[in-house]
Amino acid sequence: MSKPKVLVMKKLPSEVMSYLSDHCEIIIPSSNETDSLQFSALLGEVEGLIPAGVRIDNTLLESAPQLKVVSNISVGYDNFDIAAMKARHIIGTHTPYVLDDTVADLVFGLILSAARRLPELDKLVRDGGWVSSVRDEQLFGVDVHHATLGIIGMGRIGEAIAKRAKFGFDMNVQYSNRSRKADIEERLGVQYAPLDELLATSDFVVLMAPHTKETHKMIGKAQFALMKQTAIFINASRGALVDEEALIEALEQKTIYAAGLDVFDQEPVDPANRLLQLSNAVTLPHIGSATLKTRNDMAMVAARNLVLALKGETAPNIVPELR
Ligand code: 8YV
Repeated sequence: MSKPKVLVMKKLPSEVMSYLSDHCEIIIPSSNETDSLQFSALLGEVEGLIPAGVRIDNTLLESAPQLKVVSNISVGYDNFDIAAMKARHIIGTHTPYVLDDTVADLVFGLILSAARRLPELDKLVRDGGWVSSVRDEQLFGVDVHHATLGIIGMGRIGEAIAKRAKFGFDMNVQYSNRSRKADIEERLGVQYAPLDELLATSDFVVLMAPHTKETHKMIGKAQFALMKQTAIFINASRGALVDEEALIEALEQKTIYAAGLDVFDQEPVDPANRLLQLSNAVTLPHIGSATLKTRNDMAMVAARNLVLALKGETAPNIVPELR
């Protein structure tokens, strides 16, 4: 029996490629094909797709009449046009669980970097600015331990952040979420707070929600205005949840203390973005899940999802809206 053709738009680890090639015929587009007619022609041949940087909408699906499965190597699936995929019975999968701890670790990296001003101090040392001991109060930071952390979005990653905060840093943790999570409240001793109250009372505000119609630009001028002047804002979910102009204003006018950002409105971030001029913004290139192990695990989970779905079996990680 011939193997199903799959289009793989990401570079994958060799063991994942080898697993995939046992079950599928792999097509890899050359980089200049991805927005061209040739790309549409390739899409026309395949039953499976591991996408990168493309939206799975009607336009793409029209070029892909044989497509059955789209397997994201990410937990987020805001690149899925759910209605378009549903209408064509396309199976869509993602990679939850395997990245939770890695992303939660990075959130603490951002918290510590922004609070203790690690990038600024690293730069000072490299620039020869460490003349005697650092006594300049201008460079002192704020404490993380015992502070109040507000987590917006208490999913799996939110919970992993809450654990670190409670047991590693002895923080007071509150969260807001679509629904209350009584089990997590009980297990971790965290409190539910309505969003406005969370924003007004947290020392650290961590955004960890998926990008949906409801969460689009959920943090804007009004929300930054509620935050404490000493608040540190962290976003490692999606840039589109935040009104970036309002964030820049809050940082420039110092109505909040600092921000730690792994995600932006536009990625890669435009070098002219004013955020990059601000010493109170820590900026990372969307590397929340990027350890070798976790990225390998995510790729293998995505490959398994793809293969199982193409075999007509139930893939373990079909996104909830398409189950
Ligand atoms: C991905 C992410 O690795 O999983 C997600 O939703 O944002 C990251 O972990 C990133 O999208 C690159 O694929």
